[in-house]
Amino acid sequence: MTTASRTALLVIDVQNDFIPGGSLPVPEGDRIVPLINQLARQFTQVVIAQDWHPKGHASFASSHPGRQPYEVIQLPYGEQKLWPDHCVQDTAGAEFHPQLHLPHAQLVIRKGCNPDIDSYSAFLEADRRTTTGLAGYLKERGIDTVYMVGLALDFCVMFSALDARAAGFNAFVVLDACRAIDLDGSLAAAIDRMQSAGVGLLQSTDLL
Ligand code: VGL
Ligand code: ZN
Repeated sequence: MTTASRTALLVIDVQNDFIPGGSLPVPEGDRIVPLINQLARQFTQVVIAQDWHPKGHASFASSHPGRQPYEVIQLPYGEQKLWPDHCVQDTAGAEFHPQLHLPHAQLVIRKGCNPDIDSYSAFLEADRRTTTGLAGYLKERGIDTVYMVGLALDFCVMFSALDARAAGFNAFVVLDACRAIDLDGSLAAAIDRMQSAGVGLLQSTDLL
């Protein structure tokens, strides 16, 4: 099956820091890479999201003296979970997994670049106001349906899927082409939130 031109695959944050051995490892994050490469061949339109933080980013525990990774603090836009330093612009940890092979991808959308605002979603930053421009890009290209794969299922994939729905796209997440961080039940909560929002949850066998 080759999916129609009104659909796009969005490959989220398959970067070295999210792979075992990286600074914010997602368990089995490397296991999905061959499957993503295979799935991508079904799509003529592929967009890649890349977490791309400046040094000293507000989401890093190291930017808040006395705070530890995975604590939650209050920032002007609301609650922010603190992370180990990760995906710092122009570092090896921010590069894509070396086996990720998406030669026909048309756009790399970098997010989390604002030093004061996190952005799990590839569409909207954590202040819920600043857009990345991705919805406009997809709409101008006539795309109405987005399939999502990548890392982490319970953070960046979930928020991207919810925002895709909020922006009016049909949204599907290919579960076996994702992996979760799963902190304090965040995976089960993410599945619930996506289902409630009308995000379709699929397996890769539904597409291949
Ligand atoms: C992500 C935590 C912090 C993700 C990005 O890609 O899911 N998670 N930054
Ligand atoms: Zn990040």
